[in-house]
Amino acid sequence: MIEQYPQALTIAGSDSDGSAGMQADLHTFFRRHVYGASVMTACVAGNSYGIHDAVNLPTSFIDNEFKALADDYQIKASKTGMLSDSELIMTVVKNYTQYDFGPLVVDPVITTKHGNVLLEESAYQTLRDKLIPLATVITPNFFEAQKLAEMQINDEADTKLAAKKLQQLGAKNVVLKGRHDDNHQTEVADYVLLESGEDFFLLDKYHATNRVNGTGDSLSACIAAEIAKGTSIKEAIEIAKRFVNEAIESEIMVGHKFGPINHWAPKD
Ligand code: PXL
Repeated sequence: MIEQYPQALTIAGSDSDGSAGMQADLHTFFRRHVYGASVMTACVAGNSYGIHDAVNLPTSFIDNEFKALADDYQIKASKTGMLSDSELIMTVVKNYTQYDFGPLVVDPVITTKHGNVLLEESAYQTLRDKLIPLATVITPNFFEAQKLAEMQINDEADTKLAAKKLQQLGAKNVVLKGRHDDNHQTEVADYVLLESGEDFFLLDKYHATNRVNGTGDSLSACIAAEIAKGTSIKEAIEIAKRFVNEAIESEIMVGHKFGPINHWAPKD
């Protein structure tokens, strides 16, 4: 018997140490039993100490990556990661709207956890005007949400307002990830605002660890993987939160400083 797996696509940057970006997405697709295809937008030379260099791929090559997949594969859901600048965002928008690559999860990657910039500030408006309206789900972290919603987030009311603003930009569903940068906090609260208007917080225990590279990439990849399987958006988000939390709970030793989450740990 020939086995069949739903196909999902990551449109993202490659991180040489395998902890984040496209590699984290592909690890996640694999663990969620989804076949992973990839359109590489950029490459970074990174390790657990940080990012040391980055290059964008030529837009004509990115066009050809999309075409190669469109000519042959049946992608059921896609996600975006590092898109670097307005030109790359527009290349992705052009290709994504030209083909059928399923619903889109937008992870609006702006900086790494350790402060390396992965999206030029001049591209924020292009992200707002062109990519966010295509998003079935957008998954900003706290800092990205502040930038994109153009407001400070200090409390629960601000969190809800920022998510509403992102929905008004055209994203159907919003997962606004809570802060997890304070060693004294006991829980992490992600806020979810669904297309229907239903909203809720997803709460999880905070784990004090510096092995959290690839957390946001894996969350958005897991949502895309579940959508590719036909899971509802709400359940896809809940599964993704659980997946990432289990991957953070059980550390692995890779690299000397800020290591990756453990994609082997989550239960099926
Ligand atoms: O985790 C954000 C991220 C996304 N994409 C690439 C990265 C990183 C963080 O290091 O390297 C390519």
